[in-house]
Amino acid sequence: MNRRDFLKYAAVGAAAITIDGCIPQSMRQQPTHHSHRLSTLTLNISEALVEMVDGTAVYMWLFENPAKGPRFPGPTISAQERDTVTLSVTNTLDEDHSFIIPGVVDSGPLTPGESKMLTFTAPAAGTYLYFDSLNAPVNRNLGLHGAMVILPHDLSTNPYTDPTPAVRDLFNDLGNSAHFPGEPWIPERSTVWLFSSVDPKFNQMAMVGNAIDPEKFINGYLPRYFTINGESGAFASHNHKTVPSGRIGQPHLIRIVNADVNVHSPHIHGNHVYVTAINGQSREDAHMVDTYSVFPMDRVDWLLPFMRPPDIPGDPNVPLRELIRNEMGMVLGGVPQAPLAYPMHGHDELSQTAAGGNYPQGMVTHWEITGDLDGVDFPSGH
Ligand SMILES: [Cu+2]
Repeated sequence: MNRRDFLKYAAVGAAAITIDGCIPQSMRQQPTHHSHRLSTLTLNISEALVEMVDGTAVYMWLFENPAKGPRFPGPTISAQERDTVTLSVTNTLDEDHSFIIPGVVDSGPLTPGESKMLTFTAPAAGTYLYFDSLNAPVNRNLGLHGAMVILPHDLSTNPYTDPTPAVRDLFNDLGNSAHFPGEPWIPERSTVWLFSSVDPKFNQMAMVGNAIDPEKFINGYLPRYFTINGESGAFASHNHKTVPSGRIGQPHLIRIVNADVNVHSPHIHGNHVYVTAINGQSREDAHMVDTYSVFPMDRVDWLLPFMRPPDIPGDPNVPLRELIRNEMGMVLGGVPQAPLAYPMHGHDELSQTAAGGNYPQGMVTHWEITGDLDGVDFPSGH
């Protein structure tokens, strides 16, 4: 009997996915001034059936933290710059695979059953993509990818090691200027949006052990599912790991990682965002946008300022729960009308659908405002 008959179900879909899971011990301690800390992580290159938004089970190759089971995408690796990270990677599958973070670490091919210990120094603070670079882009697309988040050494109110003056000034102004009343950015106010897509016919080929030619893959790729952090549509919109949530004046950093083979143009409503870094480089001009093209393998950081949405008319000194009582201050039949939610969806229309038609069941989520600058939450209670 083929070992692939014993597949596990990965935790996605109705069972909320968690994308943390590989947090080194050092991250749970208070910041220190030691320049080197040791963290050991374990990742298996594994397989699972993953439930899509329409209930279809799709075979995927996945990075797995053995303590938590397989995840689509792989667990987010978190560390602080200059940490020494030791990674034990084991290929449990039947063909060669690899683990790479470009410019940081590269396992080279791991043969079936092979394990390697990889040690690297955490690079400059920013957002990274790890993946299997073999048979590109097939192995990456079939699920072997995840995000890595590196925080600065001093856990300051700026997420970058050596930001450009524009980005440094922007973060310094948060909570310290009339334009950005409220609070500075803190590392806890960060969200990863990892984009991917699935064409199940190739996953089916992998499940039965057929080799997939990259050229045939690229020419024949017809995505049926688009995902954020492994989930589509309502699932992504109800996952508090994916939905930035907070009061006005509590800015969030959104770390967009495009593991997909398609370009995506995420579009956000309610607030414009500042593009603060692209592929680890902080921007010379942190300009505001409401949509931005993110190319395959790119990592684009957005600062979502959590300003009072400019489309709300009325006296800016009146709290929103008084100004728009039907949305913010009212409980109808036991159902609070808050929080105030704004969508984020792709501006490439194909990505709004799942399995060829349903809108909006593809790459879509939202962000939500739970309270005002005065520190009082609206009566939503969550
Ligand atoms: Cu839009």
